[in-house]
Amino acid sequence: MLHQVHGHSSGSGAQGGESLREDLREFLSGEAPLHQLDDLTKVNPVTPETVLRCLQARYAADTFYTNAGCTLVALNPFKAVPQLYSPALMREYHAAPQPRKLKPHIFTVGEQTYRNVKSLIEPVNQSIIVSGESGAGKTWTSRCLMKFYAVVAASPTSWESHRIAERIEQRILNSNPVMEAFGNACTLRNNNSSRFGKFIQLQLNRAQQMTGAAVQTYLLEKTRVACQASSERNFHIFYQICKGAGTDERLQWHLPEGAAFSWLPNPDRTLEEDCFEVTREAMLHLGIDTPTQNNIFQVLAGLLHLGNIRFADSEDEAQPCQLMGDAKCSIRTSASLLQLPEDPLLETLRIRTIRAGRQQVFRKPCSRAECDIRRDCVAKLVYARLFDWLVSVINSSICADPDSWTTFIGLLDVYGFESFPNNSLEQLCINYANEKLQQHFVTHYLRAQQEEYAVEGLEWSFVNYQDNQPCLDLLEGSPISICSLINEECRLNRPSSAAQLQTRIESALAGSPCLGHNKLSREPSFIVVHYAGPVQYHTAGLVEKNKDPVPPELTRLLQQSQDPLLKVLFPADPEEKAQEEPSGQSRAPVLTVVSKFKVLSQLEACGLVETIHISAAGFPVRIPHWNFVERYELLRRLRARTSPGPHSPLPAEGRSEWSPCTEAATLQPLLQDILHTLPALTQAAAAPDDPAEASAAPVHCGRT
Ligand code: AOV
Ligand code: MG
Repeated sequence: MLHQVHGHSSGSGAQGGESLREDLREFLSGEAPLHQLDDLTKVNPVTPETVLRCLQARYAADTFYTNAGCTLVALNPFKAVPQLYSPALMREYHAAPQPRKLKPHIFTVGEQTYRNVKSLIEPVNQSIIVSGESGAGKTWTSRCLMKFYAVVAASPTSWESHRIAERIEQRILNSNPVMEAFGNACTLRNNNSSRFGKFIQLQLNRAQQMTGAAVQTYLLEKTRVACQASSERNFHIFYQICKGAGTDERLQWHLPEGAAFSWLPNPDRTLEEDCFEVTREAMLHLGIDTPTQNNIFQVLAGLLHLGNIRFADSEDEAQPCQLMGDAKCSIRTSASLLQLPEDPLLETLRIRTIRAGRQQVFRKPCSRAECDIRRDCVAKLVYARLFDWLVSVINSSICADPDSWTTFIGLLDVYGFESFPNNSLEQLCINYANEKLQQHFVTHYLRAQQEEYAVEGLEWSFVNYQDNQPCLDLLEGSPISICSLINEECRLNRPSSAAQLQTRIESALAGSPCLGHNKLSREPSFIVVHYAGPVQYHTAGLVEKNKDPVPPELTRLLQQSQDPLLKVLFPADPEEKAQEEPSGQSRAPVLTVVSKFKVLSQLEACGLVETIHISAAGFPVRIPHWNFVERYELLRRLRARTSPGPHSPLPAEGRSEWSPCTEAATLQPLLQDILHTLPALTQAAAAPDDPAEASAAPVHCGRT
């Protein structure tokens, strides 16, 4: 598995003369062993096969990082390589005069980004985007970068609050195990798959020391609490409690050894992530004391028991569904753990309340399927609010005083592209996010780069790049797209079968080159041809999931809880009743999952667009003018000896700053001269700056 890391700074370092000479010699003699090519732009010719061969050779040689022009490609070693991430190595990259002279590494990107913050006249916030398909190693990489900054940007003081004195960077690192315990799960692709998107801002003061951090999360896959695909698991935290609780805790939370929970599939698999103690310790460091932790775990145990409630069809429609098996016991235990009154809990799960006018209230027994949906809804509602609350607690624990920081380094780690045998709204949203990210990178990077060439007066024929706009048009375009059609179904609130939805999508969007159909599929579905590959989405349940309806009586029920944590998560809202519509529905526009997700401009708000925009402003390889002249002077002299050229650039002694606008035009004729003199160099020298080559490199991940 490979993924790419984009730091807009990552391409700006100049290579040392010695290594460049060596590269050129090897290139010209055709002797460079594949595994020694540390930049994919040196692969000749650049084709998917040669790039893959190079990466395979490097992987076989235990070399996991490779530059690709302005980005870094990281291969997942799928084994522990501790020597590659030691603090000593971090310091080596930090201290290096030119980190890019060292072997390609995530620390190069980290260090260059760090330098960019301070090296610019006006300090500018920087962001690193880690992209790649599920399991490629994005979360690992962003954790690794956080550790890197914790070492190189350590703050001189320690924080003293929550009765624990410690360094802020340690506390920031502690946010990882907590967020992963609650937000990650084992999927078919990755034992520790992130089920939420995360943007973390590492806040730096004027002295470039880390004074705090702020985390923003995007759309947790909350459906997982109540529904896990076969062979997948619930969020790690549930397994951690069940495996790690002590004897007293087991009694308190009603979790006897070996208890079976239907929302806890595959409990026998033991994963590294099942470590309860690590989570508890990290929570403690974040200021979540033991009583509060116990409160959280008690609520989670309450959800597990809720999941064991089974309903049976009622023979009489006018009567509520019967409880099956041990459901009575499960409801009692769940009610006691959630500190809810037992009878109203049971009633709310089984009976719908319909209000007509201010006075009239009708009560209608729910079908068995509706009871199941309501039960799942309670769990999703509690878990999603708990997760958001946890993020806010983490933020209040790690966020620096606004006066104490001036710049930030952002790390974006989203869920990677996914394709399973059965894909639903969750995958549609995840893949849509990745598609959008891809588009931002391709258009902002390639387009802006070429525009910059034009501004600088460089000779350049505009390179057409393949962008994924048609796929985005299909997903989110106007006036009709997959998202708009699914939203429309939610708005109309009409009975609509999975087959009807498939027909509507296929007929309304028939002209899209990115829409496909699997004739062999027995289930109603449609195919979207994403940049990373085609994915078949099943339409069953898509509209319901998108509506994500929360019956108001469920929220009202949770507001009755006497549990201190649930009281915080579900505060009594006196205005809510007043706003309720006679039908029990709110008149506010339906805010569906997809429409919430389309607020992906949150990413823009985090500076992501700027990041990409700025990253586009640089040549993949930037060499200061004096350095360039120094390095190529020999070639110029060679050329002058055979046929004296018109250009004679003089080394600008002592020059340390490179101004592209004023100097690029001077450099170009010289470069042309050199290329003309040594035709064999053409590809080597042109490749790093060549957007055609850049676009040939995969921007996101692929499986190796
Ligand atoms: P992801 O973030 O890209 O997937 P992860 O970062 O969770 O992927 O990595 C997948 C697995 O590979 C994890 O068990 C990591 O510990 C391991 N791994 C990744 N990189 C390294 C490395 N450099 N050294 C050792 N182990 C590594 V997803 O969150 O599924 O998109 O939604
Ligand atoms: Mg991840």
